[in-house]
Amino acid sequence: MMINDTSLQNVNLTQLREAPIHLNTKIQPHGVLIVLKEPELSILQVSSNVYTHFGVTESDLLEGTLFDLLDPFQVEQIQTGLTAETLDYLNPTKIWVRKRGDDYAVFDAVFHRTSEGLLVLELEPTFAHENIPFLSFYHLARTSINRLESTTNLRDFCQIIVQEVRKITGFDRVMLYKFDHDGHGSVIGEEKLSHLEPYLGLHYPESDIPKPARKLFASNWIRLIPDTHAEPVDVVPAINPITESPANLTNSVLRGASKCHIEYLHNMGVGASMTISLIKDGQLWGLIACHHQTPKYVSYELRKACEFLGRVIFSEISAHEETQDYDYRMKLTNIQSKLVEYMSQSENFVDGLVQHQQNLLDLANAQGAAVYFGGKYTLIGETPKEEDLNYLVQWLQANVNEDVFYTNSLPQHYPDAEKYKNVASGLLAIPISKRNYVLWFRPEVIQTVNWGGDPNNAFEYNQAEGDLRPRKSFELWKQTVRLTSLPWQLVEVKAALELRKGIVNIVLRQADELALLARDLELSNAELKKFAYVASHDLQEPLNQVANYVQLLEMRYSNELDEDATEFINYAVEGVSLMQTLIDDVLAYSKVDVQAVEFELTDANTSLERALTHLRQRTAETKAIITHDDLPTVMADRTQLMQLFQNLVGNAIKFHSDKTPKIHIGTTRLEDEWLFSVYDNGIGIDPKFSERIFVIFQRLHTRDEYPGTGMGLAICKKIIECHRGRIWVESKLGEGATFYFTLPVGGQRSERRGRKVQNNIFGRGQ
Ligand code: BLA
Repeated sequence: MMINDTSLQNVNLTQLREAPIHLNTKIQPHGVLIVLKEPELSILQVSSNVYTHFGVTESDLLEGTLFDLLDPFQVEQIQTGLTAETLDYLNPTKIWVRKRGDDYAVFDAVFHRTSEGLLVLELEPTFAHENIPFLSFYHLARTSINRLESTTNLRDFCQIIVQEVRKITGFDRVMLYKFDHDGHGSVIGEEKLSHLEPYLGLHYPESDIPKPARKLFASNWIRLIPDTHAEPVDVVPAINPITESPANLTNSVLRGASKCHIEYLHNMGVGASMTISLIKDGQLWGLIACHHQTPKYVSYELRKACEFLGRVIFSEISAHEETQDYDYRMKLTNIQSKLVEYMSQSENFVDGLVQHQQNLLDLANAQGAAVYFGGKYTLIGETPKEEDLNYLVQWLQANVNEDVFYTNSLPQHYPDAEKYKNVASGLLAIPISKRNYVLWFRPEVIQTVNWGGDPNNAFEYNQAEGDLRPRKSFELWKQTVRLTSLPWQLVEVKAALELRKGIVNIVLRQADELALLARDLELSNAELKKFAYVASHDLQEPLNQVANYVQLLEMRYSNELDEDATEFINYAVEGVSLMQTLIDDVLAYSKVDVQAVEFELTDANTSLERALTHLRQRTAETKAIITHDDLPTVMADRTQLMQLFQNLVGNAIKFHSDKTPKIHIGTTRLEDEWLFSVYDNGIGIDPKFSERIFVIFQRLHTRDEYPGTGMGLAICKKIIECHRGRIWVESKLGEGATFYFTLPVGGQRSERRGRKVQNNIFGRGQ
């Protein structure tokens, strides 16, 4: 649209484009409009052309009633008709108006009531030769429908419709106009006089039929402008005395066309036009648009017949479209149920979506797809790079709240997408939760669109009058459309939405299962704790009793016992003390519990020093040389960290070789964790046992060789697991050993504890 004067930028074009057209106070002059008040049928307003049609003046009629215009028997007939539930039986009514003397004029009369409760009567002169009985229309329609039934493709369908309508009405040009999803439209069928320039295949911008006009066409199914050059006439008085506002002409058949549209028709060389609405699912699907170069009157009956034809024929188109949709929908439903099946069979639903022959791509007929789940991408086909997807996902998170987002021109919404237009000019996205997405991509398809006139200058602002003027030229204007993919079909979008439901169900089910598992674990942890408690208190007591009595036996009867008996008593005492240690260790093990971990900033040097203090005696006995790096401060439970060092260094001392024990505690910073190592030059461990040593009560040596319960490393492992780290050993028999463990940088934050399992699923890795 061209606006040359920059000071006019502020003019609200949208408001001008969308001006209410039903409040037009003028009507087309080929008929007469009368606004009546029921029940007395007093005349409140009339169109100012009454003299031309009836030979009486406006003032002759105003303040009178319909009885002043028509013979009483006609008015009585009308009054009866007005009491019926619907006015359909009354419309149209033939009415004879007596012009001076015995001269009568015949009119087709139609009535409707406005939303304010007024009755509007519209009269159009009857043309006897166009008086076609309804039945013959039925036959006309029948023939058309028979032709349609043998046709399978939409193009031929449309062609038949325009041919049939043209045959019945005799317009110079009849077109089938279909709206796009964005309000633009195109001519998909045309039948015309051969010398007229064709409009078939041309696109027209949304502004040619602005929103209020489209809205009106959705309720009024037929619209006739028999003479585009006729001067419209006023309705007088302009203000209705009852409503105190201009007459509401929303449903009037005579309503004057907007000035802009009349000029549009003139620029197209149109002398008369008729439009029939095609409605599907309550939406304006398209129009049958008829043009005549010269004025052309079409009787109410013929119009009605055309409307009827439009409805019947169109229901055929809808059915046809639906069958086509149906086949495709069935195919997609099939794919979708397969995917859901695969997903529920796989441990990880993402594998189910991508690892089979029939996969995500088929569901939306896409060339690429990505599943973003738990912070990870799984890609199939042609997709943007992961780093680009990261930004795209962030953009979606910030801008899309709906269950589905789709566009066939992503760069229009998100300009950064231009750089990967070759794979993702089209995007269909479904959020699985706030942070997880399934995305489908389609590449750019460069298309040429033929417009009827330059759509960028579809109209211009007329400064003098403060209104809009349509373009003058409708000449072919070719547009190369870039950064656009083939559009997503509604069935594909629906299939994606269905899949979303499937995924959400599966994820929720897995979350439920995990929650159950977690509860079971919690229960068994609680059991273990209970056992530990029982062990420490209840078992300890009888054990002490055994120890005490055995010792008492030894003291009191030492003289009477032989050597063997003393030895047996010693064994019993040893057994009891071993059992006490075991109980203590089990207790220590059971106390290491993620719920009980007290995370705090802990200087690992301090924890190590404390551990070494506890090991002082053994260090001195073995003359062990213990060194360490400067250790970092970590987020950890300081008692547990101390215990960990104590167990590892203690082991290093315990399993020394003939050489002087040398032990070194080292640390290295990895990407997002600290790696600790505890090196020793001791007897080493056969690599085949490197897993077993961490298992509770597993020992590689007899108790005689090395004392202890075999719980130390199991406790270490549990401590590390509670800190979300890893622990392992690298060693060869006879060549010393290095135990490694990791702790996350920043630690396992304490607020994560006790988080709901479901959150963890959705939020993993974020
Ligand atoms: C109405 N515009 C229409 C109608 C059609 C078109 C079919 C309805 C039918 C009618 O009342 O005649 C457009 N006609 C077309 C197109 C083709 C065609 C696209 O034959 C293609 C071959 N129109 C403008 C601008 C404005 C505008 C700039 O171009 C206003 C800002 C308005 N068009 C406009 C209005 C109507 C209309 C207000 C409703 C007319 C009325 O019923 O009052």
